[in-house]
Amino acid sequence: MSDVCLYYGYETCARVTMTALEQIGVDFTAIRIDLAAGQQKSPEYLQINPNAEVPALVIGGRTLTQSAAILHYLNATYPDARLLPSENPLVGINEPLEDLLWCSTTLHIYRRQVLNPARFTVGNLDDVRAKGLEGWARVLPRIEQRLSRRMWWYGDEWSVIDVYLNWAFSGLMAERLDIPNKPALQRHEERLAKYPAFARALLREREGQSGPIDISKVIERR
Ligand SMILES: N[C@@H](CCC(=O)N[C@@H](CS)C(=O)NCC(=O)O)C(=O)O
Repeated sequence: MSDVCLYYGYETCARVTMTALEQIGVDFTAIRIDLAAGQQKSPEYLQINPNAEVPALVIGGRTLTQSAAILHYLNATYPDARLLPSENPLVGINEPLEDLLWCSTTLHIYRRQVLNPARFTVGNLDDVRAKGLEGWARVLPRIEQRLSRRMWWYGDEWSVIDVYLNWAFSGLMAERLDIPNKPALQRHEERLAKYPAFARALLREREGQSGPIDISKVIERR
């Protein structure tokens, strides 16, 4: 096992971290957590991430969780990989961090409200779904409009925000939001599919197998 280890789940937001690692080019082990079987709640995995979620990244002897924090760390540690823009005159100094947090705390929640409303209520699931769709209706036109004028979220420069956005719209969410009929988002997806780090990450995500969790390198969290 390499010293960098990503715990991920199939078709989850961990895809963004997987793509970031591919873009960096660091050697890493990817361990698939079987969410459908509840492996994220196993005692072994809870030692890695007590929040019972993926992604979790073991790197430099530490375990990092929370996608936005992981991506922020990777961007700062491997600046040459250009995961986020730093010298783009179109982009304000705080914008990439704002966008990361927007993806993880806003878009991800809208997605979960629509696809997994039971996580939010013991009451009416349709009410939660409606709230999620209301959120999407607010942000979707802005995203479509911005991507219709640019190649990537930050203009000519690819970033992990492109992957995060694409994931937020992926799978069943795409059907619910009629993404195939949103031309800019469609073109963005086609472009992203050809981006080498993303293509490699998708392949790895699909081919990965879940298995026993090795906690030998896990150090106790604070
Ligand atoms: N705030 C966390 C959320 C992570 C999260 O929700 N991960 C989902 C997959 S996309 C998960 O592991 N869910 C566990 C479950 O469904 O039980 C982050 O941004 O990393």
